[in-house]
Amino acid sequence: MTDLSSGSEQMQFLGRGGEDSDPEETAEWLEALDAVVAHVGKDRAQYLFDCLAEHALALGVESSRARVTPYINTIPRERQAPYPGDLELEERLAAALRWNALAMVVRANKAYGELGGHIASYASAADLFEVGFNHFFRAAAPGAEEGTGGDLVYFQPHSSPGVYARAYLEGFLSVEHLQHYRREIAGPGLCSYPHPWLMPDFWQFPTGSMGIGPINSIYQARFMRYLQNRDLAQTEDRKVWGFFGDGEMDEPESTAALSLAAREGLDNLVFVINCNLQRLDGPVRSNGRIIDELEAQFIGAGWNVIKVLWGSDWDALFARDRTGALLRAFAHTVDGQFQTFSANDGAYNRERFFGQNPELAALAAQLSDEDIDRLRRGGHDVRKLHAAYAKALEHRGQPTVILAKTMKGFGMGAAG
Ligand SMILES: Cc1ncc(C[n+]2csc(CCOP(=O)(O)OP(=O)(O)O)c2C)c(N)n1
Ligand SMILES: [Mg+2]
Repeated sequence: MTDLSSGSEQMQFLGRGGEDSDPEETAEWLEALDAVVAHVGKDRAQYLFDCLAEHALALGVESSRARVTPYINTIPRERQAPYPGDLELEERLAAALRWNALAMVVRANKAYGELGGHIASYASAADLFEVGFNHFFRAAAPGAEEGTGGDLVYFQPHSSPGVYARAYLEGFLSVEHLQHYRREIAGPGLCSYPHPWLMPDFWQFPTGSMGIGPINSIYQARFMRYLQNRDLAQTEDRKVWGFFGDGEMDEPESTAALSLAAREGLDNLVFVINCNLQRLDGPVRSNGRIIDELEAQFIGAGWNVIKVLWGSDWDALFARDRTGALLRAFAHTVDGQFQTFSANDGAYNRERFFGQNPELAALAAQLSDEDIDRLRRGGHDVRKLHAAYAKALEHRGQPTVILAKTMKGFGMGAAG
């Protein structure tokens, strides 16, 4: 960052406090930090940055960006272990699941238009679930009988079509079940939302009323610890997983017990939040950024936070971006704009996102419009998700939340 114009451009995203009254001075501070990163390294820069932040606090100067990290993946490419699965096979399975879920919901609604089924939500959650099913959820603790002592999963309620589709593929449900989606009263069928009273052999937890899943999963994880601590049951290796929506996190119950989970050090608990930036009737935040808000909230409550925002195709762009142009662009893009970018094609994004300045345009110059179109959000990249889940399981002393950026209706195509 050597010229003043780029310094003041950087202020655009730092400048939540208003106008920059002295861009020249701002540029000098930024240049000093750039020089430390370039010549001594990021560790030293972080040390200096932390010292400065502490000193500022002692002077009564607070940062408006406290507790929000840059809008990138928490786990960088170089710290991501190789993917242990079969990408091609898993992709084919996922496509079959998406299709079956869609077919089940569309068929039900053709017969009874009022049945609903939130198929676009499952389309956003599919990869989050599948990485769990394929690689992480355990039906039993090592050496224990199937169905005893395994993990406990709270599923995002209205994404249940995907869980039914998976159960059908595994042979747990019949075609007749799928034909009676949301019509289970008179015979074999499937209830709308997870409920162990309605489907006792299938669902473990009711999660349909938004907010009830997050708070109950925290108390469940705490109770598992209670049983362990009193030698009433062996629960040490068991995990509680919770998949929730970003809109759902606005329910008071969703966040009511977050600090309890941290105080109790519940490292047997993993939340995965499906951040598609949408709720039922509109954007979750629109003029702000829900992922930043959630990050600040969870870090403030004492959780370990892992963000999975960008898919693997972005890695090469980040690697070529020597000036931090992408980070600066993300930093002043709000959710409403992210949604517009993701709803439009490669040509639109080249013009409107990468066309914002010459540095970004240069990054996109090597990509075709199709390449740009294929740049995915991280919640649709199983490699990024796997790395995050693995890190969450390793983490000790705190519960973990994975903020996975996804797209509502991902993979459904125009017809869907
Ligand atoms: C307490 C409560 N209020 C309303 C609903 C109806 N409802 C079902 S899904 C949904 C929107 C959910 O948005 P989000 O959590 O972001 O999930 P997404 O579909 O975007 O993945 C609403 C309002 C509900 N299930 N529970
Ligand atoms: Mg949502």
